[in-house]
Amino acid sequence: MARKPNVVIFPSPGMGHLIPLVELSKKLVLAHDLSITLIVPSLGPPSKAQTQVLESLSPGSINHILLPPTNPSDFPAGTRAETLICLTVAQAVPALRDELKLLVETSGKPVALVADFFCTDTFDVAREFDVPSYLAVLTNAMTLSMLLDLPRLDEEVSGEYGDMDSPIRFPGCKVDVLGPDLPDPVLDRKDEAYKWFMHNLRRTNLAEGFIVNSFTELEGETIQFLQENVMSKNKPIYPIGPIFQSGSSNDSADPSGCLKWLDTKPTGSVVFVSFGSGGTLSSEQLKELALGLETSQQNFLWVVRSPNDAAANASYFNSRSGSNPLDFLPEGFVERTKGRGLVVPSWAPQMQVLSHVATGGFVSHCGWNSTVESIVNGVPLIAWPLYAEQRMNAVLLEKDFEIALRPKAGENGVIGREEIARVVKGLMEGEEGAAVRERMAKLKVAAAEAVTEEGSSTKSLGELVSKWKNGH
Ligand code: UPG
Repeated sequence: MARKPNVVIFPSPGMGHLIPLVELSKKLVLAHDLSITLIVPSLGPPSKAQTQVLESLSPGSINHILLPPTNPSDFPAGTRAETLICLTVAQAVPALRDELKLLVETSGKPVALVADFFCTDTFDVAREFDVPSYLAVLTNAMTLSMLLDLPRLDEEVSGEYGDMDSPIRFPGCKVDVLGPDLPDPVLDRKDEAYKWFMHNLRRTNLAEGFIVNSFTELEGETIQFLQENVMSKNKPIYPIGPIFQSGSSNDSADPSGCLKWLDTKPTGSVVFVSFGSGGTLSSEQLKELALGLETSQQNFLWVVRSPNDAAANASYFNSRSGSNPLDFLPEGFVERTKGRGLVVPSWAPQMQVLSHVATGGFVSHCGWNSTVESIVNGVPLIAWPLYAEQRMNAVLLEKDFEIALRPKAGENGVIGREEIARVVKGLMEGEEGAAVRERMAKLKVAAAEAVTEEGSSTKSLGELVSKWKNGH
């Protein structure tokens, strides 16, 4: 029997990168009869959620290799998460080389290597084996446009981007962003993280094409503009989204009983509050959010993490910190909101929560996977960006797609309880909520259409795969 063409997929550390690349792998296996080798570097010991995702894969079609984890404490204290990610990837390069060598010797040359933005060091290794590389942009076309425009800004702007007076309109985009909205690693040009960012950016040139987790009906104009005016013709952009977590239906994925609790609530009555795989708030902000939710009088399901100024090892990867997040909530909060609110520590089966009929709104940090999962389920958002490219996403969601409301922070940078209550009530009961809900319902339909047999993203992925299969 002929061997299936193999694609090597290399996600950078972090659930926000692993989940979409695992979902892409499943799609490539099921719809395109490819085999996948997932090579997974890990920053620190793998989390429970990471292990669950990898163990759910059926070996044979998707083989995964979990590389020995790096130890965050081996790196200087205060090293930014993005730098830790890039250092972990750099350390994984020899293991990738060994693996590619083995694959070439035992089962033939892989037809492609797919890696995300933080992993462009892998493109050199792919080159050594004459394997074409593809960059997976796990966010949106606006972020891709920013990435492609950053070398220009780097040359033209002196000083920090956060101090720029005028707003920036990235090529092909419909809305402006402010300097301070740019991704965190870009905001301090003297930090190592910026150097890594630019290092990866320069190396995107080695990719044969870019895969974006977006779709024509959502960002078609931006994608077309980039393709026609910014990219060279032989470097196509493939919008193949929405790629989203398929979720698991077993009880072990829901130890806190979120879904059973949602079963007891009326349709569209619950606001889900979650800040992605690693988002944390300050103690003060956590308290204001609790009191805001209480004041709003709405039903809520909140994934709580220990505050980032209180947990011992608070960081991007802090979902592993040992403290009990519920200990940081205001005195009596859980009792007072019993029946109306459920607080769960650290992790919830997000995709199933969003697809539950009781869920009617989502307070989100605007991580792109969370955004996509909200769109496919038609759940309108409250945009509460924290880090990475999330502030740019929030602008896109509020000003371009018009599917999110956005609370305003006070002068101290904290969003107060009254403001939180106002926006949550507004989303769940107000006219402004009805408007974003209507718009979101339309996007839900468009997202579903993009992945039908004749859909734009299905076609785009088909073109990419046929290129791989035909040896381009
Ligand atoms: N998730 C759960 N349960 C939880 C929390 C998260 O299942 O309790 C899942 C969620 O469904 C999603 C993923 O974890 O699939 C989280 O991804 P995302 O929403 O994108 O957030 P991050 O983990 O913060 O993602 C990182 C960056 C973000 C970026 C994304 C893709 O922080 O800014 O958009 O990667 O590059």
